[in-house]
Amino acid sequence: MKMAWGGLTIFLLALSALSAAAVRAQAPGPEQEQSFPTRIAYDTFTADPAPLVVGDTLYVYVGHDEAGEGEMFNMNDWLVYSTTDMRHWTAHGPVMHVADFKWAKKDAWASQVIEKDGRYWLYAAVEHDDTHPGKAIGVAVSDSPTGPFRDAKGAALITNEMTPRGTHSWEDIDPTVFIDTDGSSWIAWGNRQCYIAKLVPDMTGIDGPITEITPPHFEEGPWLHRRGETYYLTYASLDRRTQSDEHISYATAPSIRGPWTYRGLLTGAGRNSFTIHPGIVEFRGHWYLFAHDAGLRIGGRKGALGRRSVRVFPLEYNADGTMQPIDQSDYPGPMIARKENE
Ligand code: FUB
Repeated sequence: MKMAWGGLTIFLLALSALSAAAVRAQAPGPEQEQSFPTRIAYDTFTADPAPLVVGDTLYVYVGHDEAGEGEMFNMNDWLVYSTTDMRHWTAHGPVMHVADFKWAKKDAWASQVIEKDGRYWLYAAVEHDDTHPGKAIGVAVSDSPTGPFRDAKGAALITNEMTPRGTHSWEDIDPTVFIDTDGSSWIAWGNRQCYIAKLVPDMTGIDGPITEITPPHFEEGPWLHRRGETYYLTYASLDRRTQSDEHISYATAPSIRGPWTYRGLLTGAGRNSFTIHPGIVEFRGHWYLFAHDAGLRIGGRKGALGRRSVRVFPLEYNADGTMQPIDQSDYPGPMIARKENE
């Protein structure tokens, strides 16, 4: 009898381990997150992630945070990391330096790379020189996802004067680029105001009007993607009445031309960070959200506003196409996203 109980106990334990594994496989959550590193780099401060899948490789383009004590941002080049298994990340180093845009003064801020007809197009926010004061967006091109990228236009694609209704000089930042099923290419961007425009087929000009599509609490960092028939506009949001750090919110639409419907929060704030900046991708049948926080310490250098670190989270959708709030339970403090979406 004793033996039988022992055998039954072992059997039940094995069964429960098996079903726990099955649940984990079907419903990725914090357990799955722990099965791969939550950060793409542990020796470099990275920010503003922009994922891109090329064949069986996932590339993530990032800004390079080098701020010293008391400095806000110090960003001079764009880096790229790659993985084929979500576990091992390869650093390919800088793909471009802000000085490669001859008309730019400084500030290698958020970028995104997209592939079109076998070439790779990098769109990035920088500070324009005094001929067009304020932030601007440049476009660069390469034959390889790991660069090097060269200025594709010799001038800014978008300058502050092109959005005259904007309220401040740094509203033209954070480009996200999207190619629709009909082959048309689109760029959205903004800070406080969110804009969208069509790109010309050669990717180096704006085709037609610039339309403002600012969703609720929009702060910056828009990211366009499509899943099935639904278009998603995900962005860093800030409800200034109740929040002191950016969260991630999103809107959906039946077409890239809208209309956009606000869907609420996807995350709470990133650890120790005012900014958060989303990037979303499907890779090998799973969806992922990339975002940054300032929760990484490298040696004696602590995370800060200008020393951020890109993280990755599993992303799940509900049957109606809405995205499930991201589990940030390893973060201190309340899970704001889950609470507000309940
Ligand atoms: O990294 C510089 C700026 O901070 C980005 O352009 C914004 O999205 C915010 O992350």
